[in-house]
Amino acid sequence: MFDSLSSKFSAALGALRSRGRIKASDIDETVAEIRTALVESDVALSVADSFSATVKELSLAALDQVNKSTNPSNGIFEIVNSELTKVLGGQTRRIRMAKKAPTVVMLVGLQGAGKTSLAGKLALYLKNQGNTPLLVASDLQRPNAVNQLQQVGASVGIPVFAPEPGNGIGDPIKVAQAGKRFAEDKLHNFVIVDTAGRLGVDAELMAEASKIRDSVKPDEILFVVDAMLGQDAVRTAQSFLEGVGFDGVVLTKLDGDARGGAALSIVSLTGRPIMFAATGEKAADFDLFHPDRMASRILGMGDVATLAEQAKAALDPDLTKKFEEKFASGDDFTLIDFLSQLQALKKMGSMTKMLGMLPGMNSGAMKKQLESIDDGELVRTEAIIQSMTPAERQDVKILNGTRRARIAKGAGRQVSEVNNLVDRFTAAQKVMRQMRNGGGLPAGMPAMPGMPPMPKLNKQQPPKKKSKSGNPAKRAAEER
Ligand SMILES: Nc1nc2c(ncn2[C@@H]2O[C@H](COP(=O)(O)OP(=O)(O)O)[C@@H](O)[C@H]2O)c(=O)[nH]1
Ligand SMILES: [Mg+2]
Repeated sequence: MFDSLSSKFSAALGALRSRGRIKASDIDETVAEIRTALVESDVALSVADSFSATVKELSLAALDQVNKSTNPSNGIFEIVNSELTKVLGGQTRRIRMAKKAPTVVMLVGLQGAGKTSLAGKLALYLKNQGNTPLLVASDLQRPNAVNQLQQVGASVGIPVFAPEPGNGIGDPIKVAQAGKRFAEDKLHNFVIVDTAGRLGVDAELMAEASKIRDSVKPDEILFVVDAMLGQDAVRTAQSFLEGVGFDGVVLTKLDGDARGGAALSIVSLTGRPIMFAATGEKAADFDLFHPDRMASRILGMGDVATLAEQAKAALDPDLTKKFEEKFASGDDFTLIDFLSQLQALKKMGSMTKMLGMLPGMNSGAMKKQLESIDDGELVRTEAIIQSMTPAERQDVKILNGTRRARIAKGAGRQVSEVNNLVDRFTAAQKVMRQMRNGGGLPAGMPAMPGMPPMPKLNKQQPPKKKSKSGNPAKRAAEER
């Protein structure tokens, strides 16, 4: 997400890091580079200009102060971080609930923007928070649209209100109204109305969306837009703002190599907040948009907050508790625990995506290393552990050559892979013992709720880099 923007920012700010004292001319240079980075990332010119002007003004004003500290570049970094957060919208904006249920959310946007997928993602998100959403199929443009929403609904276990089949092509406005009434009757507290898009902005599309809007009086109209459209995303947003109006923006396809421009321009140019971000086709590839966390990611400072939240959500609370109790009681960490942790990791989604949230992980060197981690490795590791007997899982020390060969055969893997797993596990076990003995988390390991440090999953361990600094944040900065 925002990879190229992130690397350009890192390059622009990186030069400052090597300076002991920062001069006004250094600021000029850095700001000019930041401006280029923004323009090259498709950020609207007016936004790039005002952003760089503000950063320059604030940095120059803070120069004396900043130069008093041991690491002057940190002060400038903070200014950029704070301005970036502002451009991205400042505060996180959550969905406002209607005073009287149901809260009606209407989705608008071009065809292919990701509205229908988003309807499912949003519904699942709301359901996970204890709500009872209903999806309403008001896209009757394409013959398959209703069907698609029904499939999306089924995949996340959310009911879909749709026109009766065989009724010919229905009236999307009537369907929306009937859907809202249905939700009132059946006490659904959220209604998500999926609407039709077109390939381009046109008057008919705006007129239909406006009629639906007037008939169901949505509490929130969300404009859904493909972030990969770059500058066009902003132009489309402006047309929808005039044609239908909306309360918030949802950026989709942030998993692609979107240059980031849309995210940085859209808030300034429409005056509407980005509320959600979609980062993939799966229902779980979705989250609230947090401007501060996003700024932090763009600046290569990672997004540990999101990582910790995902870890918490993926971990079964019972399991976590059991693990913590066991850990506290002095029992040893076994392969069975290891397996449940791996399964939890798997639930959290792609390793690469997840690890990308750690500070410094977006730098070039780390990136290559991350890409060498293969999500399939988790599946293979699981297979190996499952081929062991309970006694073997309890105590790896009994794993002699014969047992290892049998396990490899059972899992359809090589003996070397079994050996490798045992080695990694033994190392993790050692770390767990050290932690219990008051050592705390080793440097560089993420503190995840109830989770041991992440095992190394790639077979070819990269040559150990000499750690320049014991402090992970500092080290990440050095790697930039
Ligand atoms: N990679 C990726 N694909 C997405 C994302 N959101 C939607 N899509 C895909 O984009 C295509 C269009 O999505 P759809 O929900 O049908 O768009 P709609 O026409 O606005 O309803 C589908 O193939 C989706 O799977 C996303 O965040 N990332
Ligand atoms: Mg659709």
